[in-house]
Amino acid sequence: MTRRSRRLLAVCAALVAAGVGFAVSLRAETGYDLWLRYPRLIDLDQRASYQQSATAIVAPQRSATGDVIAAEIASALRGLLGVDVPRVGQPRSDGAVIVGTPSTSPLVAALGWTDALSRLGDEGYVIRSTTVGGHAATVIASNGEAGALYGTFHWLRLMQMHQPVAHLDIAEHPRLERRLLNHWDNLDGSIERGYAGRSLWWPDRIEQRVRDYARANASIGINGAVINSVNANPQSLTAPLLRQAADIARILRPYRIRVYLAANFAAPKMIGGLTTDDPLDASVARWWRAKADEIYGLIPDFGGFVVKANSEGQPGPQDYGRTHADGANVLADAVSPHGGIVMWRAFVYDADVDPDRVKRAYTEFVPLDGKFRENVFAQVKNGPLDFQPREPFHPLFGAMPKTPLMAELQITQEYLGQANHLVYLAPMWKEFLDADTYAQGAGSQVAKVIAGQRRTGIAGVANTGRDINWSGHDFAQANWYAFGRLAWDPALSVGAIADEWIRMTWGHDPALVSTIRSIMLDSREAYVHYTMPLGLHHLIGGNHYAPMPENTDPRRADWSATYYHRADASGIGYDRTRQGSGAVDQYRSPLRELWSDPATTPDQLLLWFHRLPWDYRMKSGRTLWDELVLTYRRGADEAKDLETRWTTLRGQVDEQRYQAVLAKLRRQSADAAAWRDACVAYFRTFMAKQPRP
Ligand code: GCW
Repeated sequence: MTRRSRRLLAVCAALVAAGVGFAVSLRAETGYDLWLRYPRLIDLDQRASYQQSATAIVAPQRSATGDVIAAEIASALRGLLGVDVPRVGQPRSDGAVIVGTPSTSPLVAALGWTDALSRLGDEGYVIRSTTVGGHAATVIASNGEAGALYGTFHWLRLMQMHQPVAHLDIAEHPRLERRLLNHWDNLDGSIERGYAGRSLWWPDRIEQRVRDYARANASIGINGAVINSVNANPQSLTAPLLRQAADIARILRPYRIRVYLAANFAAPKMIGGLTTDDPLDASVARWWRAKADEIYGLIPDFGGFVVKANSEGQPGPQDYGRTHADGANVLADAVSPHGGIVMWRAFVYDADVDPDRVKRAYTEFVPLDGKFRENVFAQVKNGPLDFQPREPFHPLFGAMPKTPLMAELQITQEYLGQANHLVYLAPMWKEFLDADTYAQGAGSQVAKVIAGQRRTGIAGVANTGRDINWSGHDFAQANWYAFGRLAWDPALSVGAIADEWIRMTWGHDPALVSTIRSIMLDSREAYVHYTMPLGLHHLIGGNHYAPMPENTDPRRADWSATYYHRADASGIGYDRTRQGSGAVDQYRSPLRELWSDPATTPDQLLLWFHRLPWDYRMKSGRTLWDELVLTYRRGADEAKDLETRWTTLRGQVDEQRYQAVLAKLRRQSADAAAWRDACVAYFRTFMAKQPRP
């Protein structure tokens, strides 16, 4: 070996040892670390400056959350900076990070920030560069331990995002109180509409996995988990299962995540040996109270129940001629002495209520406004049908002023390509949160309506499972991330959330970030184009995945595709104007007028609200048929283009995740072409028979 090549080798070795270079940043990754990868920083100046601001950790002692905080900071700094930062009791030099609350930390108490902290609440926090005992320090302070934990993750995110941390003055608080994941996990470990492997906790659990799940949630502010499916097995309320729930709660507690359970309304009969589940029967009320007492004995911070009743075959109060309010209230009274809540789902669509499925929940629930106990939420999906890739907002938002509504979003991609298609859902959720309900006149956006209630919350149906990368598709992690961030602050922009996630999950190179961002931001509209152009919806069969526009389900009309598209020689679409089902009248002015007229209905929702002839003239000047075909083609082209854009990233991200995502994108573009071909061929058979003038 020549002297020169030896020197070169030595330099390379030094660089690698210092954590510089491709070897480090492009090591194979499984995706297990999510957005908490903490890869070694390459920029030495930046590393040095962070090191100055993080010479020691002062975190609350004798507090499980304090230990979590200290451990997270230590492992993040080991990763990012390559240093072991000690946990100390007192700052003895410049650069300590002091985390705590006025009651867990005498240092924080001595700062005199109590008023400011109590204004931000137990989950809010400040992060400030200041002086403590004569030493420069960063203080992460909150009124509550949860806020201290969230502030810690915020501070770590600044470094993960390569932001300066030397002169901080940040104050934050969540806009919604309950930020929950709903797990549709069955007790046998299967997950309803889960595409990422089996349940994290049923029938057994890997403690470290559950802990890492909790860390990830804490990093985005999730503070509750419903750990069993809303299609609830009554066994989940029996003593052995409650002990398991308590064990899960024990693991989640330091991360400030409360456990909630889905309750089966027929539990008193099915597991309690009662002869009735009638909510107005005294023995039933007594049973629920005793059950609640038992649960709180095991899980003192238990959050409460979610209930799916009289929906899709689940039992409920209507089995006894009682109302949803009667049903919710009996459970609400049981948990109320313990501070618990009930989330009563409004996902009901009894065919007797109205011929149009999208009208049924509103029709049933609006008359119940004011009849629920104080600690009941009505839990309402974002749209009136069922998690379609695009729906108008659910008309219940803004229509039940006396009842807090908990918005339910779906993170798992049941109708959005499951774990095979890359679809960044934040734009869809944002469209919902920003939709103006006109409940109190213009400017009554859904986000404002739900944040302005006396109790506030939002739930997301989780997409997590035991797959090594948690969510099946590496990009589905972004939806988990985005849900948490929007639950914390619905005003955040989808681009900003994407940027955070990309930089923490994939890397910082500007070209890399902008390519991935463009893929993500374009993905939802592409998906809509190839699966539900112009507001067509539910063109699927039982697997909710592949195109099946011909599907006519013998069990229920409203599980059929034909019920929704109504295509025949005279036209296509569902007439929900006043001449049709009248669903538009569940919305306030001016929406009901705008959406009654095809000319003022956005193209994106045209066939949701209208039934139109094939030669209807679109705003573009094209016929409806031509526009439909064009949109299908466009969607398929766009899917192909997502794949093409991804291929430009070869070598810029680790090969393992690169290949995994590429394989999924190939499948997606093939699926999109199949959607286009199947739907165009099917609808053409009707269009071709249209009466010609
Ligand atoms: O989206 C539909 C799903 C069902 C689900 C139901 C619900 C849990 O297809 O699997 O059941 O909604 O939200 O209750």
